[in-house]
Amino acid sequence: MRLTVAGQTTLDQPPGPNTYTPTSTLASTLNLAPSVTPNILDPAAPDAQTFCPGYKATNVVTSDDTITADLTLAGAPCNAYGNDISDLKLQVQYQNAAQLNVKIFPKFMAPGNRSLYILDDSLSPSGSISTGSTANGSDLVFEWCNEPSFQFRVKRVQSDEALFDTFGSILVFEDQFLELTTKMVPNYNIYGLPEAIRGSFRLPNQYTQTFWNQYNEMNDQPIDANMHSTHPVYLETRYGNSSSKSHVVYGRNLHGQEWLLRPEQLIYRTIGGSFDFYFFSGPSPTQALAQQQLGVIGTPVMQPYWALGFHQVRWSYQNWTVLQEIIDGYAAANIQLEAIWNDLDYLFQYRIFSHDNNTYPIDEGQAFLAKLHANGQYWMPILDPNVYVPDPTNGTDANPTYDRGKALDIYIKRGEGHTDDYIGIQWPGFSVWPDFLHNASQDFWTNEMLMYHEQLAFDGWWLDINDLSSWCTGSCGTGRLADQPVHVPFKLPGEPGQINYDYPEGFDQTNATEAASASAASASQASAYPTPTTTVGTATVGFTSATPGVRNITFPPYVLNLTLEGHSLLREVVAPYATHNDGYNTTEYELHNTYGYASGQATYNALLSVFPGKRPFFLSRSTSPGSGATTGHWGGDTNSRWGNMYMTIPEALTFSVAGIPYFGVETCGFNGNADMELCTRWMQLSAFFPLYRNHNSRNTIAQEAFRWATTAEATRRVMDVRFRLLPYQYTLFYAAHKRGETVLRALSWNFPDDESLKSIDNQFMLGPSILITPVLAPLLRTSQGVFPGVPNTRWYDWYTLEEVQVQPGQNLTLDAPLEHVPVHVRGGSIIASQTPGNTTKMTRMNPWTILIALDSQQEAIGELYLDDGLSQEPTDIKEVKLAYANSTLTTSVSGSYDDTNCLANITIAGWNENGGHASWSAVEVSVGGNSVESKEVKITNRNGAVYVTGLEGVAKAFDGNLSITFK
Ligand code: MIG
Repeated sequence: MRLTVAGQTTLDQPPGPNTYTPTSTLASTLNLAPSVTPNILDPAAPDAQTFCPGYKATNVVTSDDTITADLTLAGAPCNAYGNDISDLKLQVQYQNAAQLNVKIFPKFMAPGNRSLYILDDSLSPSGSISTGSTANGSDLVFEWCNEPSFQFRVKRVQSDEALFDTFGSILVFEDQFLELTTKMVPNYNIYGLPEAIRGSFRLPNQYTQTFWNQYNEMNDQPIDANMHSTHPVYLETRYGNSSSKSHVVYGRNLHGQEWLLRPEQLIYRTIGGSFDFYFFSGPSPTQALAQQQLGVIGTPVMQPYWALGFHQVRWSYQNWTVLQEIIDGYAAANIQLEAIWNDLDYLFQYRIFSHDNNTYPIDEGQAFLAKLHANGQYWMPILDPNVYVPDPTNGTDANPTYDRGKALDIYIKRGEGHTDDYIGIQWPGFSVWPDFLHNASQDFWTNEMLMYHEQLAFDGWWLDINDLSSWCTGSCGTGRLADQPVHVPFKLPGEPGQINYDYPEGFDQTNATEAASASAASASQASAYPTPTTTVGTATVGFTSATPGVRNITFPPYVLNLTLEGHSLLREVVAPYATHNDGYNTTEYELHNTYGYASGQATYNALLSVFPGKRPFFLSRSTSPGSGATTGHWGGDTNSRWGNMYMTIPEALTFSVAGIPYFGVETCGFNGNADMELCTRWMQLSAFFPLYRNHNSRNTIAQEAFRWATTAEATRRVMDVRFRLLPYQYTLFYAAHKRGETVLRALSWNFPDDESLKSIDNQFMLGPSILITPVLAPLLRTSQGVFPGVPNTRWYDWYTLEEVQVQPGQNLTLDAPLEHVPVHVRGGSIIASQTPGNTTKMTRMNPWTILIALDSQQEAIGELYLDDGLSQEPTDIKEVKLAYANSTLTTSVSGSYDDTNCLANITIAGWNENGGHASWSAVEVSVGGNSVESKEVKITNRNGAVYVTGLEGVAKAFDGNLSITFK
């Protein structure tokens, strides 16, 4: 029986006296770490390099585009952290001029032998091979030797430098431990390996990245640790004399793994799978990233236009009325709101595809959604993959979603020889998970969404906890379904003992009284609810060595440096021995890091069925290589702290490396209280991230952008910038989708020859032309930044269009009062904007302004992509090239999409600085070669910029090729 607490209607009511009893019993089984010191803490743990035999290559066969060989263990097995595999196969393939693949995998694999699992293409794309690729035509070359044992390296042909080099180390290939080491150049510059919260974009040369998707409910922002996603890929940039070359290294393996960055080497270790490395030769950073996307992981999905609007969510929006109040609050403050999202609150007892009849009744919801949609706004509810298993002894506890999945038998299985379902704990209580490897799971998922959409017309999903988190160890619900936990096994934010009194750094100075009372309340909470001490195995036996012939997938001999106590693979996730219905009973040990991708694919496909022909929009908390082709991602439960805000820039750029440009973070912070100043600065920063969403935990102070007058004013101003940049940003997404280009960019990507930019992550760029220099610390009214490329590159202030006066390398101090964030436009760019409306839909109906920022030759170029913003494969599109030279703006238009809006204004920055013209007084306009009347046009000069207005009656902006000459 479900234990009830008086007055409790949902599981997140304040707990009564015995609420925790059943769950704490279950949760206690969490501390299952064996009482040994794991290798990570044991200085005497064996170093496989010192005693493993390595391999010898024989039967080497070389063709125009491949090298294959047998690799045979070169001595007695070392069984360092698993059982050595004696026979391997090497397969090298020149896949196109810029792409080389090196695979090493077991030679003998009985079909279905999942103890040597090789990542399936359906769970991670393995890419394409160009026809006619040859070693001769490649930028890269593979070299190998057999002494003292098999070693290889990949060189850049042109410079003969090794990009990846295992010479001098030993290859280790065991059933539960693979290791190789590559030499690194001194002070190497590498970027990538998400997901982690890190203090810098450029990775330290002493750093370990662990991958095992996980969620720490109480502390989701551990620094430098494993998080929700696994992307084993990095970009390396090497600087020479005023130039650089970059390449990408991608290790296609999704087992638990570690990348150990050390001063002169990088050690790669996984607990299974195979070596499957892809090398992309660049040589520019963005070329290398494009090659990775076009060649293997896929280019980013084209998001619907409205995804680029502003989104608001909060955990604890209690009912439809509250949602409406938030929407009204934004409208009253005159701040654009595109979509309102719902966290768990709308669900009936946290059960997916349900709704709470008391707080979120369906008829009221339908009216709410009709009004919302009529206003051109959207609803994005949360969706978790866990399905509540009802208590079979309680007839009223039915869950039809569960029953439909059960009838198809699609849930992940218990494993260890059991064929029944794996039952863990998630928000609703005992839960099972659809196994997206089962053929019928897609139908189940699609069908649930179709039925739900008939009730409540959602517009997409916010797909949470698909890092497969479960809050008890093992199949804890098996045999005890009548003993449903009444509460999650931790205190919710806001419950006694779990009230968050944190405020951002500097709050004690801006608001001393409140800061003092918060810190007093925090101290009294701490004494009333001392932190429980945990008991995790700490004994001293030393690492566990492998038992010959035995695989231990629960406690593998090599212990990954996971964040949760005990470093156990079992902590907080579905256990590694749970099995999938893929015909082979493949365990979670092999597949754990693929669930985000698999559930994402299923969600994408299901949304296509709900909205035929329309672009699916959803966010996925767990991702892996290839996820960017269907989804975007948010950066987890960020703290309302200045340091956390800063770290979102490295994280965003790092997700660009992983091919997931649609990235954003919990603006104003999720955990803890925001304050006016942090929220103001964060609204300004996030305005330049593709996903712009404000989200907040329960029981902290409200932080919607309209809550503080200054924040609201700053938001209105920055929203104006964001909305004017929407067509530009959308065009960047098109370039990303078509050509693998990047959206948010590090300065070093746009200016790859300037070594001084290699570590910059307090500034970033949106595409090639927009530079953002945000304020990242409290109490500041200035920000500081560099202006790359000067003096050859010119920069203009976005707001005043004045040219920046700055020396090369100078760290310029910029005025940044609270309402203002410095934004600059790069000379040589043309940006087409529409006047902002209340939503992206309204904005798309507004007239155009063309901003021309001149370079030192008094020229500029730009591009623009137009379509309906919704169709999955639009047939009606338009591509526009814009160019300005010799006092003439020309457009060259191709495609049939009909944008009916007129051109209203043209603004030219940098004109009279170096141009030496007399003032202009008229324009000559021709459309498609025919001249048109333009008498209403006015031309004014201000601060070195020219403002041309009154073009409205002259022409539609992008109907035919325009030519406008200034006289
Ligand atoms: O156990 O839904 O990252 O955005 O508010 C997962 C409650 C809890 C984690 C998400 C967060 C969301 C929260 N969820």
